[in-house]
Amino acid sequence: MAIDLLQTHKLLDSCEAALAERFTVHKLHEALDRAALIAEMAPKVRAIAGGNVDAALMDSLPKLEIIANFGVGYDTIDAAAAKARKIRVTNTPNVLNDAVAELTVGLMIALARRIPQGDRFVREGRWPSGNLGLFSELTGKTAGILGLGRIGKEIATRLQAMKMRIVYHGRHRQDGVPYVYYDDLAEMARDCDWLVIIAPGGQGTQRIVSRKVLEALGPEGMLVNMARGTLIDEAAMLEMLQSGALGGAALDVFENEPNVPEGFLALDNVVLAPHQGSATHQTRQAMGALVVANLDAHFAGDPLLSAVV
Ligand code: 8YV
Repeated sequence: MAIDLLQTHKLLDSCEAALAERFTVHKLHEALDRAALIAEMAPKVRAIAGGNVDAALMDSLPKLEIIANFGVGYDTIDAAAAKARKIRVTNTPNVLNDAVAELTVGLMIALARRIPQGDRFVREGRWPSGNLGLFSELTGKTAGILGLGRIGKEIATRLQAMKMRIVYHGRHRQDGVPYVYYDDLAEMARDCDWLVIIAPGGQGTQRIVSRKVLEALGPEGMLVNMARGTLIDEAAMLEMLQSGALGGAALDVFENEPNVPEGFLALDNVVLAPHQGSATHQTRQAMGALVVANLDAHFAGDPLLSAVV
C-alpha cells in the first residue's frame, strides 16, 4: 500500500509525476472543501510536499512524519511547531544558488540601465525621434549584501566580476570572507550604492529593511530584493520611491504575492519581476528532484539530504 502524501500547492510536472509514482497523492490546493479533504485523509497522511503548513494543519494530521518544502525558504512552514511534534522538515538549498544569483545581477543591470524602458522605447517606435537618456552603471559602485549565505556568496562573486566593491551585513561576521562586515544595517546602507537583499524571511527578519535603513540608502541608492517581501517596509519603500527619497528598486518578491501594490506599476525607477529567481528549467528540475530524494530517504530510513528540522 502506497504511503499517503498531501500536496499543498502546484509543483513542477516532473516532481508531481515522481510523487505519484511513489505515493497516493492528495492535492489540498485543488480541493473544493479543504477541511473535508483533511478530515478524510487525516488518519493516513504521513508526508507533505510543499509549503504553507501551520501548527493547526500538523495537529490535524497525527501520522505526519515529514514536510518536504519545494524551495530553500521555508518561512511558510512553522518549523518550531514541527520540531515540537518531531516532524521532519526539508528544503531545497544549493541547487538554486546560481539561478537566483544570475537573476539578481540581471535585475540590477535592468534597473541601472533601464533595460525594460529601452525595450519599450524601441518597440513603440520612439527611437527615430529622440533618445532614452543616460543612466548609471554598476562598475565601481559598492554593493551591500544583506544575508551573505549560500546565495549571497554567489551574488557577491558575480558582482565582483562587475567590478563592484562588496560589503555585507548579517547576524555574525563570517570567518574567511574577504568582504567588509557591518554589524549595523543602516550604517551599511549609508555607505552603499546598492542594497542587495537575500536574507531568509520569517520571524527574525520582518521589516528589517525599515524606513530608517531606506533613508540611509537615500535618493541615489538602489535596492534589489530577491528574498522575501516581508523583509522590507513595503509601504515606506513605495512612498520613498514615489517622492525620490529612494533612488530605485528591482523587486522579485512582494509582501502579498501575487498582489503587487498598484503604486509600483506607475514608477519608472522600479523593475518588477514575478518571483522568478529560481524559475529556470534546470533549477526547478533539481529542486523537484531534491524534494523527492528527501522523501525517499526518509521512508527508506536513510539520512535526509537537506533537513532543516
Ligand atoms: C520558490 C523561493 O520556492 O526557494 C525559495 O525560497 O522563494 C523560490 O524558489 C519557488 O518559487 C517555488 O515556489
